[in-house]
Amino acid sequence: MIIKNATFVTSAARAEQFLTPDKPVIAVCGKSNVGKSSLINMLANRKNLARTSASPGRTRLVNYFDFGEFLLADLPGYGYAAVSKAEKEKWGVTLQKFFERSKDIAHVLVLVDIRHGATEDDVAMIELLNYYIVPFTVVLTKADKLSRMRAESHAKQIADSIGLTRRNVLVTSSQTRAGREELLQKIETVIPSDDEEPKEGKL
Ligand SMILES: Nc1nc2c(ncn2[C@@H]2O[C@H](COP(=O)(O)OP(=O)(O)O)[C@@H](O)[C@H]2O)c(=O)[nH]1
Ligand SMILES: [Mg+2]
Repeated sequence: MIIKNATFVTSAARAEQFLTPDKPVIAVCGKSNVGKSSLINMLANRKNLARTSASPGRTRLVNYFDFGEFLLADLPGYGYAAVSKAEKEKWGVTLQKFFERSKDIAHVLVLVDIRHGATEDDVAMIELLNYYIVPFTVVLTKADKLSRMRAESHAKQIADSIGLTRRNVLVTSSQTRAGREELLQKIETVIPSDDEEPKEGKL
């Protein structure tokens, strides 16, 4: 799949503002600072489509981007220690409301830092996705921070730790753009096109 001209659509602060999409939605979620915005920029071939930040916890909205064949929803990051309990709960409710509308969501990319592995929050996120029967792929980020060999062994370990096969885990780096093609291929298999059934059914 070739991404021609990805654009920002809108931000939603509350569930009532979530889009009723006219094309498949790919949602991106993960811990604050895991590299969501960077991954979106890499996919879009843009430097600043989604804002990236060295200080975590800034994205508190669901940001929608139009990628042509699909919409991409950048979800609020979770697990940022410095926010209040009340605010954390608010985010939890926002995420939950988002996934309640699971029929609107084609696929979720759950981003996990390849160095640190899945956190408790990631596991909770995956449980939520399983509960609402939303298909997902785990996307490991920042692979450039490890040697190729260590990256591969981390990928196996992380997949194992959350009960997935290595095949369901992609290794990426927004810095080196490693894994971009594999990720786009994956997206292509999960979005139904106009004239054919989805290539990969929900198992
Ligand atoms: N080395 C490296 N740094 C990255 C990568 N992706 C993101 N970062 C850095 O990690 C920090 C957080 O990234 P950001 O995309 O804003 O994370 P978000 O909070 O999940 O949206 C920024 O300082 C990025 O430059 C990557 O693939 N490699
Ligand atoms: Mg971000």
